[in-house]
Amino acid sequence: MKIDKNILIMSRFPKRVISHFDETFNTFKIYEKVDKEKYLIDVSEKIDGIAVMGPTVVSADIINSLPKLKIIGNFGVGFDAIDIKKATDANVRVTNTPDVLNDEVADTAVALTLSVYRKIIDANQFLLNKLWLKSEFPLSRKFSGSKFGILGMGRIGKAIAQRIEAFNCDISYHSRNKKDLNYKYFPKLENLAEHVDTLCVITPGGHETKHLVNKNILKKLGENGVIINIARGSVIDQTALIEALKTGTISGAGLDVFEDEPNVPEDLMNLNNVVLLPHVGSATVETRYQMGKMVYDNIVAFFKNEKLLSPVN
Ligand code: 8YV
Repeated sequence: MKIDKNILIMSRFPKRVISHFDETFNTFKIYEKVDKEKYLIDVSEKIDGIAVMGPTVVSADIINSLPKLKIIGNFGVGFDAIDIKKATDANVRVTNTPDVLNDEVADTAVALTLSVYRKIIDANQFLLNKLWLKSEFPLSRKFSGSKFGILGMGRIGKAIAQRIEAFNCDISYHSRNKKDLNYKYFPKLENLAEHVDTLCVITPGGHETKHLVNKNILKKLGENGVIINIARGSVIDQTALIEALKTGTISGAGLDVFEDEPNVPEDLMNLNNVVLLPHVGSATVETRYQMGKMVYDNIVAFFKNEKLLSPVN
């Protein structure tokens, strides 16, 4: 199938997905170019659609500079790097990739949680450094049976809860609205933080949730509290978090996301009560292909005048 439309591919998608785009559309691969600004100016008059992956930003200026633009396919469930208001005003449709990554992100949340509680990374390092020959690895903390709180009970939040049930945890959550679920609902985040041992953040990023987890929430979580962030760095006040980890206001953190990716403060890296991952929540061959294929399928559907699989606006 060939569709005579020009697609600007802004990020390095999985190879198989790039092949799908190449087979169907005329593709413009800005991610390969050294002088991206010049390239964008050169091709701007032609571009009908964009395929993009966070953290690449699609600003109002970029949308304004592409007069023929009709659709932006976002690789990821979170679309906070795209100016949705501007896109909507300019009659540009935006799509995302929900559901196909639920398992992967939920699995990563569990892995991070266990890594923090059971000090899996440190224990591995201890062995590799041959320290086992001299002493026993210090005891860690039990996770099973603890109180687990989820901030954001959407599709991924539910997938996390489902897994955490297997650990016999007392599960509770905070989200804007109470859901029809058998978990305890806290209308106020601070009450959830006060109640739980672990606070797992899986709420969308963007202005509305910026620094939802602040100094006060960290204080409520308390000295035995663990924070897990698998959502967006912007949801947590990172400076307050580093301070809370340094001073023992909370016990530990497992973070897959940061405020200014890929930059991670040295202060955070130097702490011994954190496990830090380079935003790999959805990063498996299988899931990243499914996500990319969904971007492709949405863009194909748009140009065939079919219903979009997962519209955002
Ligand atoms: C993406 C994500 O892979 O889905 C999201 O919102 O953050 C990740 O799963 C990421 O945006 C790609 O860089």
